[in-house]
Amino acid sequence: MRMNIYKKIYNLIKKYDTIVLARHVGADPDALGSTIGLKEIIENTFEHKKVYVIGNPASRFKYLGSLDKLPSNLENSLLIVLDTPDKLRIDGASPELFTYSIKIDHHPFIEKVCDLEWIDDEASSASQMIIELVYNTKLKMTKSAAGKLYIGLVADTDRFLFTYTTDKTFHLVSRLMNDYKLDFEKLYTNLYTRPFKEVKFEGYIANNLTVTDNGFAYIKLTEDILSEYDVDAASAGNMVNNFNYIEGIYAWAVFSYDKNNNNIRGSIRSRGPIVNEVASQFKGGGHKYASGVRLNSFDEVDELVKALDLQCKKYIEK
Ligand SMILES: [Mn+2]
Repeated sequence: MRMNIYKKIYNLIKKYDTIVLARHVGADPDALGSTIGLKEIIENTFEHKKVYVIGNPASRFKYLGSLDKLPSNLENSLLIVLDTPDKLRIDGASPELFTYSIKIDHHPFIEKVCDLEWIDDEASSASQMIIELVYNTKLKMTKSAAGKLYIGLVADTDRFLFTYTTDKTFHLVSRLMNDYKLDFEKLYTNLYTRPFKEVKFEGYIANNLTVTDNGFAYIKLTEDILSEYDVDAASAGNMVNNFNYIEGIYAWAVFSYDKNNNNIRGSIRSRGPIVNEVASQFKGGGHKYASGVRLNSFDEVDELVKALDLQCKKYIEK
């Protein structure tokens, strides 16, 4: 029988003394929780391993832990890429620089990036996959890591709301709760406390959404608006999750100007029409009902809006 994936990954972690953990650009709680959690687990399981979590930090998620610099000596090293489907979106590492590489991801497959790949596109989150990995190997969880993985899972499922919240999700979370007595109140305070200005900004979005006849809603956020409310493109994009379950709206998107990259960040959500196929025509990607794109101009945004509106139309007609 072929060796199971858990055992393979465990043996590779055991084999290498220098291990670098990477994730996608634009850090989010799942990307950070899964990498920082796994670092703590590896350090708790094996003495004398050097484990680094790399990537650009995000100040709003600093409660999940600090990040490391890529070590200069990558001789005999293992890279584990989490929560990232393609090479382009890995934040700060190139698999070919390492002796061996592993990918652990829950996004739909885009390309082979690493020597060994464990892809489960029906897993709710990369954090869930790490919980699963730990329960199927001799890796040793810590209470701190359990909290971080829980945060990652809760964030990616929007509190068990999204499609890939399965019986496996609840089973693993149940075990985690039982084994590590998670302090939910504290964890949620970190995850959900937000500046009042963001709540006001959410009000602005609600008041200014454009809704098409086919049930597609969107907003274009220019630099002026973002600076008026003092929010950045990333937190503006994350607001997209707050507009689910609105009568007559089947898909919706937030397009915000990203000063740092001089382009437009689009976050698309849906509760019916499949949006990642449309997003990929604009070089974006993601899940069926939750996708993202980067666009060069608001003219391009208009093109994408047309395409998404059409997708809603097709959906209603079906
Ligand atoms: Mn994820």
